[in-house]
Amino acid sequence: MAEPVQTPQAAFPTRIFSGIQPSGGLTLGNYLGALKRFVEKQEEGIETIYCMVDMHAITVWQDPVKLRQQTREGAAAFIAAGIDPARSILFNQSQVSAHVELGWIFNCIARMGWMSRMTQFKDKAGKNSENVSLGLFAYPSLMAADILAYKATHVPVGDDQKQHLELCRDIAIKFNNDYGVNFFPIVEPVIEGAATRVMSLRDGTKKMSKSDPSDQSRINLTDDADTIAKKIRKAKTDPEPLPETLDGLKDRPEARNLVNIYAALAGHTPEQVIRDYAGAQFGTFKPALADLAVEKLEPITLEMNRLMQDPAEIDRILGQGADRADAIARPIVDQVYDIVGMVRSRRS
Ligand code: AQP
Repeated sequence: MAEPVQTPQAAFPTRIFSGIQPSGGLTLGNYLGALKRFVEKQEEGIETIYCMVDMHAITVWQDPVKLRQQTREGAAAFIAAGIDPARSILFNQSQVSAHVELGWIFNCIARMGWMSRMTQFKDKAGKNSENVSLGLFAYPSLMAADILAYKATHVPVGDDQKQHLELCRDIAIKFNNDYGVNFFPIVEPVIEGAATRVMSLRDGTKKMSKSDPSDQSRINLTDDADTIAKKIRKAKTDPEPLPETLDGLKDRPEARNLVNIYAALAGHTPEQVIRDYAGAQFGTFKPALADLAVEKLEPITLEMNRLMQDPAEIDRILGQGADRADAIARPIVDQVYDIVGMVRSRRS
């Protein structure tokens, strides 16, 4: 094995990559934890590459008709939230084969022990781990390939993805060390802001998730104003009023979650929200939160609905994005084949 090498990060220009699974309709968690920050990164003028990760979605069985619909709907949500397909690259993962090609190579780099420690796998597999797909187990190495096929340096994600990004770093380091190269950057997770982990509206200890069986547990980006208001009104809370300081929310996960959501939607800190609502009952706070959520989400929902009237246009945008993505990823994956020692003799 080759000598370990140091990877000087300055050698890699800043490039952002992130993705969302079309495994259901997008939620407020996906919006605050990911989408909203994808737009902020685009506005900073950094090169941004965003993806509907449909190959990840099928690690759990998906109805093919719904999968296509959800992929288009997710893309519509990106655009409605402010992603400009002319400035960011927006595509769906399965249209760029570099992802799965590099994913296989990373399956041969990642260690079984690393994968076995992934809490998302344990959560999703539950007691059924013998019966889930091999793809679900290997998910993090495909995720590392998604990122490193572009030599992306920064990945905006929700807090739930932190462990997968650490694994992506381990894979990059091991690849560089095993082959004695300085080829892949060591990515930086970008996990910032008030709601990096939005929790279920029914259980403040569980993350809000598009695959939760209870629709009441989440706000979907397709929910109308009435549904949003109703879900927030019915959100689980405790009988106490809001405290005077953030410390007072320590053992109150549901209350803390609503304060965090308010802060993220308003663009304030949770401290500011507590200052404004100290001593308020939920009978006052929940309607204020519902109004704010509707004010911020309704324009996105309306625009998504408008874009979904023309699925061919969404497909065109995804196809064009895939061409641009492929132009970056293809040469990188070709170089990886050279590095690992594959014979490359085809002319085309
Ligand atoms: N509750 C959340 N709070 C903050 N961020 C979240 N994200 C997801 N849920 C929350 C962020 O959204 C991005 C895309 O996530 P994903 O769709 O790839 O997969 P996930 O994290 O597994 O999301 P879900 O909604 O729970 O999907 P299912 O139910 O299909 O597994 C990521 O950046 C994630 O951090």
